[in-house]
Amino acid sequence: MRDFDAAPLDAEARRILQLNDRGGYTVPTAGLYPYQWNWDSAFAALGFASFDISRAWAEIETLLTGQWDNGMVPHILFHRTDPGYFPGPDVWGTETALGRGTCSVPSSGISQPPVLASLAWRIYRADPAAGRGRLVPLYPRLLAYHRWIIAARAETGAVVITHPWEAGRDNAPDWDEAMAGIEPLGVEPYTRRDTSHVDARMRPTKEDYDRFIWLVQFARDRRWDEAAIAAESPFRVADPTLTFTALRSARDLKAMAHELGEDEAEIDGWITHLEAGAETLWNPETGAYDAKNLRTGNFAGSVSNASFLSWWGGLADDRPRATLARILGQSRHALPSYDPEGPKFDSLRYWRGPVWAVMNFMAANGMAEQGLTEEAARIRADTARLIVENGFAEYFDPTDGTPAGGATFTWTAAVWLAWASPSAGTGAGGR
Ligand code: 9WN
Repeated sequence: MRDFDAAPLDAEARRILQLNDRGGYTVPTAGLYPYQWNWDSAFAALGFASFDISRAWAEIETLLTGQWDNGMVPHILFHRTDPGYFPGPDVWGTETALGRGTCSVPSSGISQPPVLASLAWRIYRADPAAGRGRLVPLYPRLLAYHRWIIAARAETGAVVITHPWEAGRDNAPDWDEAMAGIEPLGVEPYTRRDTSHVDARMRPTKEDYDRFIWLVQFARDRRWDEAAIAAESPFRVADPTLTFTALRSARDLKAMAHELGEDEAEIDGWITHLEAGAETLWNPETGAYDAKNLRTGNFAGSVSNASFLSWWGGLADDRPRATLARILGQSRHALPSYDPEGPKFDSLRYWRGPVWAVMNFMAANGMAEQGLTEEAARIRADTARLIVENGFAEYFDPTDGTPAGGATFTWTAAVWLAWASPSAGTGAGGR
């Protein structure tokens, strides 16, 4: 990238964030995803922070208007109904959800990887003077979000998902065993909208969608009662994405507590609990952190991009290095979302192969912090090259860089501005 003029792509990335701005919140991309998504918004805020710090805080504030009284931050907020996306608010039926309380923003009933506190902390550090007045009222809400995660989802220390959409890695091979255990009887007739926007080869299958909707109906029938879902659902999988992002966020919440003069003891307990849980996800057979089906005790046997978030989670653990070296050695474009030598690799199908810029951002930043400088530099260079050559796509084929999924994508633009662009500073994005 030496002598590369980043200015035109920086301008294009800013234009994408503005294009997808719906006033206080940002959609991931027009058409395919017309609502506010949880972790997409946290990354949107990081992107905005590179040129409009006040707008960055507004993104986070709007996301937290959807927080339920029990602390849960939903994965989608349906601010304005749009028939272009399925499933919409009518399918989720969260109006009478038990944990919702007084929150009036229509939403889904599940959450997503909790990157919000970590990215809010980065945005704060980029400009503490501008951020203090914004962070102080948000801090108790961020704390409540994590209190909910620990209480509702961390019975083994590792954080579980109750639906593949919660991991943000919807059709990853990590859930194949648990998904196969679901017989999707009684699914109400539905029409998918995603495949009218994007090539079906790049999306989950019909078998996946039947089970996605079956799980929504299952939880809706129980009024989104976490205790009932924990006791009865066939799908309960401990996930490295949630575990490592929660661990990272807990560390960043502790730093916030220190900065704001708040008590750190409760957060210290979370960190200890999550660290013990992370260890239960170490799979010696694959030499990587793995998903674990809590209904069977089985590992998925999946080496994914989430496997390499342990450094982002703050773990000084060298065990995954050999597997990381193997994956980097065989990938033209890192990091693939699934092992290219694995039996389920599919270079275009979403989370079963393609490269995702946000995962690269977290993985590489964690590696850099833990001294894996060469690996971090390689992943950053690959991310930058993919965007330069193929645009701000939702994801990329790791074999040849083909752009896939939606275009003009918010979080790809955000990761460019905050980190991958040669012009990215050490401010909110860091290196
Ligand atoms: C379901 C918005 C979201 C991302 C997820 C990604 C995809 C949704 C979908 O898009 O999921 O939540 O309909 O496919 O898998 O990570 O947050 O960009």
